[in-house]
Amino acid sequence: MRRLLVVLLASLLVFVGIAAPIVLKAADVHPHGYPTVEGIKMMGKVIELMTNGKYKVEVYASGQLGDEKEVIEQTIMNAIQIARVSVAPVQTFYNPIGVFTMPYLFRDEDHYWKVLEGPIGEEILKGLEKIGLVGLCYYDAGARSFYTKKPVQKPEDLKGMKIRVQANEVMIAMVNALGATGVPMAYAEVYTALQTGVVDGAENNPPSYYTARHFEVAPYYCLDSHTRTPEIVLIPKALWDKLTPEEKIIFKTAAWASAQYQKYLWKKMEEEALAAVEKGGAKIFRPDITAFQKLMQPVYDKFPQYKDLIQRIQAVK
Ligand code: BDP
Repeated sequence: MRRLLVVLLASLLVFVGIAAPIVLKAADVHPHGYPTVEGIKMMGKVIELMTNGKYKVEVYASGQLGDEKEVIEQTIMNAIQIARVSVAPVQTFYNPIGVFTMPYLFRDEDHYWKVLEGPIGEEILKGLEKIGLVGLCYYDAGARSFYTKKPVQKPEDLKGMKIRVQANEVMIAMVNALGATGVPMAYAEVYTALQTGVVDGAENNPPSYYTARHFEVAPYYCLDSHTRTPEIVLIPKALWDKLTPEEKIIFKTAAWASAQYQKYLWKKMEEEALAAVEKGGAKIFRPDITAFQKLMQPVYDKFPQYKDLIQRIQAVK
């Protein structure tokens, strides 16, 4: 009798639409307040609202659910439902996406967005289905540059240094082409590795350099802007396949809207971050970028699989 009552009550709740929401766990390595985390929160709110509370997005910030490689693995298995990661570590799982980590690939910001939000960007998102993921959109991550414990103002200054990179083959090759050694390591470990001298430097965009407080332990920031590696928002294909056609549109639209918001927050934070690290004692160098660019041919030679894609990217006007 009791059981019957529970079943009846549960079906009634479902009927009137106050069933327990389906929780979607979202992962990000950045802290609350960081543009990507706020972007995901916005996307979550739009999804909740538009599905009348059927879905609820819980955001786990600051790497609570693991480093990006683990988060990607868990998302493929549907143990995490929303992954906001850099495209760099996705390369190990889906090689073509690594093209976006090639040094000095994009002419400028306008070119970057035209490629990402045009047919090539769409094709890469679609390709992720092969590994069990659906790519919803890209987020801005600006340009990455080196920061070190000893000043670096030209490529020769990097010689012999150990530089932390993301788990990505192109990044290792890029650092090696400059005469340093690329050491892949999880983001959460970089501060201590810099502090204890396990590495002599790392590379990232200003908001990461600032919020992870790496400027405290590697105070020389050389703005060579070697890569414009975008961020990406991924969900499991297993989840996507269960969505109704209407929900698919809601998820896509929510992601698109959140990308517009994230880009706005990004611009603001990029400027604030540079000012903040300078105030915090970091020294910013604006080097001759062509000196770095000139040394990148070996990286292009090392990844012939990207040749066609690169040509198509360069042809985007
Ligand atoms: C930041 C990206 C983050 C990466 C991190 C890294 O936003 O997704 O994990 O770089 O270097 O810029 O690992």
